[in-house]
Amino acid sequence: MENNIKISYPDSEKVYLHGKIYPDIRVGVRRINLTPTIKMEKGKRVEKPNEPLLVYDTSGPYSDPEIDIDLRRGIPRMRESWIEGREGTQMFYAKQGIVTPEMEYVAIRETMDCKQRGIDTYITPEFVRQEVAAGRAVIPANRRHPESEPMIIGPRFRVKINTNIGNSANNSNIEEEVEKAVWSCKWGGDTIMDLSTGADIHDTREWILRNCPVPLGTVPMYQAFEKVDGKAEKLTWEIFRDTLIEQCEQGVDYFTIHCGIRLQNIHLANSRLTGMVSRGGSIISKWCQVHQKESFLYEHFDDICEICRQYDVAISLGDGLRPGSTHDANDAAQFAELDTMGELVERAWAHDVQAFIEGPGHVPMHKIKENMERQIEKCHGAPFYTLGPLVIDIAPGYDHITSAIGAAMIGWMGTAMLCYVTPKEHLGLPDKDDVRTGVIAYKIAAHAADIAKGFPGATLRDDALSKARYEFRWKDQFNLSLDPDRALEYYKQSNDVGGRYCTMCGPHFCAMRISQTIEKCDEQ
Ligand code: IRN
Ligand code: FE2
Repeated sequence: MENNIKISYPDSEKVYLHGKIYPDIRVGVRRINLTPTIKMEKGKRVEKPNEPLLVYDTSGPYSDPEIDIDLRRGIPRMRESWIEGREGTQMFYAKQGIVTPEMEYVAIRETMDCKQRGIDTYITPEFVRQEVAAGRAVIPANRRHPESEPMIIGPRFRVKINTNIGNSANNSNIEEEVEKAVWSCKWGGDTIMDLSTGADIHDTREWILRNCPVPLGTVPMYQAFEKVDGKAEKLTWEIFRDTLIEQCEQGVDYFTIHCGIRLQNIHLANSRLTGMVSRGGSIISKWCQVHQKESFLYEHFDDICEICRQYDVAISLGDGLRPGSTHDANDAAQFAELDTMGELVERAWAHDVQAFIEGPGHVPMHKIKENMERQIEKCHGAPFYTLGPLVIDIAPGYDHITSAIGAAMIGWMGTAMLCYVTPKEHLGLPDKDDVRTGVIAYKIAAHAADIAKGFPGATLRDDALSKARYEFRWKDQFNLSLDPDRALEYYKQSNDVGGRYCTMCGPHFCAMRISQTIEKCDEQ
């Protein structure tokens, strides 16, 4: 089948870094080539080269021109040989003191720019192993998804972002479905959640998985709910269990499961301004209420873990009682659920199942800190994965911004992964451009958090871009930016490419240009 899905970044090359413990490992990274700095020295024009910069790359084989991709066959199964004969989860091996290829892979991936520049870093394969063993980091990597490039979610690693794709409409065009996933990878999405519903849900997921270079998450309850025609009371543990197994077999890397909802806590949402805003949470709550029984997700939690253990699927403990408005933030319902999650995460670990905790939602800035502190305390250091949070409620159409503010703050405080929000949040399904805007907003938040946390090497790209900006190396400035296409497009709208100023200040008021003439005077 002909395939037109390719990713390219301007003046960039795909390069591979190799493992030491496992020499077969090839970690794909993007190398941004830079133009030289041009200076006048003693009346002569001299060129000083600028070293290329390595940057973290989520685009997988799509940005490697050497690899031909046939969507029907799927992308190369990079992890296949590592997985053969494997009996435990990443956590199982970590606890045994064994460094897996995935652990070495993520250690190289997290530190590639540090190694290039000789910067000291605490992240080694052994450090990765310790973090996974302690439950402080998760490598979502179903044994049935060998196409996925290992990545790690934990507070001592780069802050990651998740994008949601999938919709209620039925779309049975493989190319279109895969394209959505690849679009997220192009802009920097670290994981994807397929939230599709509808009749073709199984096949759509299959296509995405076979062509997806990043971990894929789902909310299995959505498919189970389809199976009972949208009647929550008809759900059973058996239907849910079979759905889990079906998705494990396909290769889903992590599941959002709303196990933290307890019958006794549901009423706590009654006094809220915005009740329950979680789809998964409201479905299971309805079931509990109709049957006046404890939720089967909670009751069967150990069975769920046993299923996940067999495939090494990570559990993302869903926040069914997250606040849906700043008014409801940090209330009794939300924190009761967090307590239950803390209990469950330890039970997951007892099964060697990797797990992390989902968090809000809508939270004003002054209430964010309490969220992070309580999560660390109650959930024993398990990674936190939040949806924003949105810090105000009055900007529909701009909720990628209201939420990126909260995401940057909570990321700085220690949240390991940020679930993106697009400008269409609360309004409708995002289109391609909304996805791009949402991903970039979250790359900004995650990167701001990495810098503030002092993550080793986090400022290399900023410094390289700032230097290019100061030296009027426009092309390098664009190429180093998170969205090079947008930067170039805006620049071109009002400038002749290549000038030594931009139309924002005009030729006479450009401070950088004036500043450079001051430096020249000083030199003389
Ligand atoms: C992330 C943190 N809190 C919630 N999320 C995401 O919300 C989760 O990962 C999944 O993509 C979605 C689940 O939504 P419901 O079912 O809770 O509304
Ligand atoms: Fe909301």
